[in-house]
Amino acid sequence: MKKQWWHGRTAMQIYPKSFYDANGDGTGDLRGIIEKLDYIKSIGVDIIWISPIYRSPFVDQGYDISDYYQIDPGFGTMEDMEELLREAKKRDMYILMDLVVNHCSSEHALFKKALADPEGEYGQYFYFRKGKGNGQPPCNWRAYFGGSVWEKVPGQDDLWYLHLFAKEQPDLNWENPALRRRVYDMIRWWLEKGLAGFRIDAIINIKKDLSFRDYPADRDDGMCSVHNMLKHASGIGDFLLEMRHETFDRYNALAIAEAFDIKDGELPLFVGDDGYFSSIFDFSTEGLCKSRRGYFASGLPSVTEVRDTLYKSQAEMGDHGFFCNIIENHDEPRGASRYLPVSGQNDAGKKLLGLLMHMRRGMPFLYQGQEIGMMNYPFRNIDEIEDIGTLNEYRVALAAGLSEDEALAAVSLFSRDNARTPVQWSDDPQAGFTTADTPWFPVNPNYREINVRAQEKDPDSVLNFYRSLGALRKDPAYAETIVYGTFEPVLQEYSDLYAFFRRSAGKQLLVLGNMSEKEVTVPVPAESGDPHKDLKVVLNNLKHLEIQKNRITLAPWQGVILDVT
Ligand code: TEU
Repeated sequence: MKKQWWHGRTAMQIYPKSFYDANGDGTGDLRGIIEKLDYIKSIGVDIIWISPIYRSPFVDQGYDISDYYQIDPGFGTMEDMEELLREAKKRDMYILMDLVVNHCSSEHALFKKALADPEGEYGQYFYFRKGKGNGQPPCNWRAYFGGSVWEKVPGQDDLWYLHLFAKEQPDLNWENPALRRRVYDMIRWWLEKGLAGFRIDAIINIKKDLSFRDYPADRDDGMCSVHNMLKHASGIGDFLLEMRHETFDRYNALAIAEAFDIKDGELPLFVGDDGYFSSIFDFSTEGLCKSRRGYFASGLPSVTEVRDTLYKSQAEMGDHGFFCNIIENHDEPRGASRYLPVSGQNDAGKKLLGLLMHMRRGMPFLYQGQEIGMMNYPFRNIDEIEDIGTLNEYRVALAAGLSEDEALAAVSLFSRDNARTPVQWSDDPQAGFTTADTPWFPVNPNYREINVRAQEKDPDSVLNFYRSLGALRKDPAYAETIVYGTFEPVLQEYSDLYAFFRRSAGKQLLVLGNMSEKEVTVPVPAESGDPHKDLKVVLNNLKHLEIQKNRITLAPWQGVILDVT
């Protein structure tokens, strides 16, 4: 694997609507990001991915783009964006935008032209098909946000357009070379402006099973999940390699894919020196205990299941390429609420999660607020939900026979809105996120205890521990091992315990993490260097560590990095 400019860096996702509101209108904006660049840098983060800021009707929070060449006025202006790029550069920071090109918004000019003349040139930019007759859509695929993937073209008898997500997000027809050229032009236009690259949205979906055939129904609605067609669609590589050559390669850009549903054995095609992308997110634990029937039938995985899944995914990647490692993003509940058992939802547990994420091979990719240990939002009422996906899951839960309270409890656990509440900057009103009386989304009531200002003052805070992790990755004594070292699990027979080596030439680190409320004593693995030499503690999330001869006792939720060279 060739070394790349971004390998030794740390990244953070910003969900701009909820990050920081500089102009007091209740919604986060670009100037808010500019104001907080020094804070972001202080965590050791140098790469920022900003969720969509293009012009959008916001049916899916900006993932429905009506103009790819404009900044949505809610976030500011193109001048603000240019200033952000300049200010980032001054600080040796890099900006990635979100590349949403599986679909656009139904308000996009191209789609409006297509609707006006589906048989004409612009109709070819989308998927229009005749139905089965009798008011039946062309096939029985269910959209990710519920209902059929087909929507009737207004004013037409039996003509439908395809949308794998909401009906306001018509899918773009990648089979049409003219569409692909337009997409590449747009990507280059942004890279010319000084973007360092993109996070690439829902990209697996761009290749369809063009037979548009029915698959067996998997719910009472008679429809089937889109995953069926993804299994049968083949040839996505041609599009992705073309995109890489036409765009990212020319700028040495960082292209990180959101790629669910990669077929077995195909991971090496997606990453690595000749892969379609620079990197992809490791979503291996995201789907654990998630049911295809919906949130209501889903549960939370055990600590050991999560651990074994992450180990497996590390082994699959090997030294072929680099994952982006996450515990949460804007589509997921908060990592501290999901991956920590309730008894571990404290500072030690949150630091441990951060430590384990930073020490896996790959690029640590934080999500805003993770560095202070933000938690899920305590929803009291379905009216508090904004997210189109969660509202659909609520309907699915009710249709399955759950009461309103049960349905709310089920969706609260997984709702994407958990991660979308405003960042908690201080214990001022509205957590210091905005000076407006009402932010676009309520702040989590725990902001009085969990906020940046309080944690800045406390040397033992979660925030300051994240800063130590960020600094360690850049420490010349450890950087090579942490960034490029091998990942080798040990002591796997202990449940609820993380134990792995990171090894590079002449240096080895042992990472231990006790993900349980019980103390645990483990042998120092035989592979650790000279048994007579003192183990050097590089980082510890608690004050002490009990080391006896060849044995280490970890307190509940304790995580340590030891230099065992
Ligand atoms: O998500 C794509 C996607 O496939 C998700 O629906 C994913 O399956 C789900 O979140 C797993 O829990 C991307 C964006 O990240 C999301 O915010 C958008 O709503 C979606 O694309 C449509 O653009």
